[in-house]
Amino acid sequence: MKKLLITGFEPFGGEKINPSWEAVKLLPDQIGEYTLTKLLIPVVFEQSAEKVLEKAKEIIPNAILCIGQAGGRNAITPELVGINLRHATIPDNNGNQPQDEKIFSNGETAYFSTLPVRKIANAINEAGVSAQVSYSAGAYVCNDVIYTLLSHYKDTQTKVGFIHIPYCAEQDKTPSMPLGDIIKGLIVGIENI
Ligand code: PCA
Repeated sequence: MKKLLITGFEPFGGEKINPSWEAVKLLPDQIGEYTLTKLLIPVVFEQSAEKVLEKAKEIIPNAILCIGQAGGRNAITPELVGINLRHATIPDNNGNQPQDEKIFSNGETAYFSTLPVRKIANAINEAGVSAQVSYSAGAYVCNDVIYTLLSHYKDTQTKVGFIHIPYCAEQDKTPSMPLGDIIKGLIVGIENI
C-alpha cells in the first residue's frame, strides 16, 4: 500500500467547525491504493505547513493532500497552483495578518500542484458531486501550506496537492454542500491521485 498524509484545518474566522477536518476525520482509513494518515493542522501562517512537514518526516508519505474550507464556493475545487504570497484579510488563529508579504523571499513565484487536478475534478463530477479546477488558492493560510509543501517537495517523488471544499450544510451558510457529498467527492478524488 502507498501512504497518503491527509490534513484538515481547525475552525477559523468565527466558525465553530471546519468542514475540512469534519470530512477528513470521517474518511475511511484505506482508499484505493492508499493508507491514510489524518492530521489536524492550525490556521496559522507558517506553523500549519511546519506541522505537515513534521508528520511527513515521520511517516514518509507517497502523497500529501491538504483540505481546506473555501466559504462562498459551491463545488469541490482541486487547486492547480500555490503562489509566493501572504495576504490576509482576517487575522489567522494566532493574530497574524500579513499584508502582501512573500512566503520565501527568494522563492519561485509559484508552483503547480503535482497531483492530476483536472483528472481529479472530472472524476468527482462523474461521480455526481460538483467539482471544478481552481486557479487560485488565495493568499491566506491554505495557499501558505500548498506553496510551502510544493517548494519543499519540488523535484522529488512526493506528490502534493490541495483541495478546497465549500461550507458544509451544518454551518448554516450559503452556498453549502452536504458533508456526505464532500466526503464522497474526496474519496473519488483520492482514488484518482
Ligand atoms: N481555509 C483557509 C485556511 C483554513 C481553511 O480551512 C484558506 O482558504 O486559506
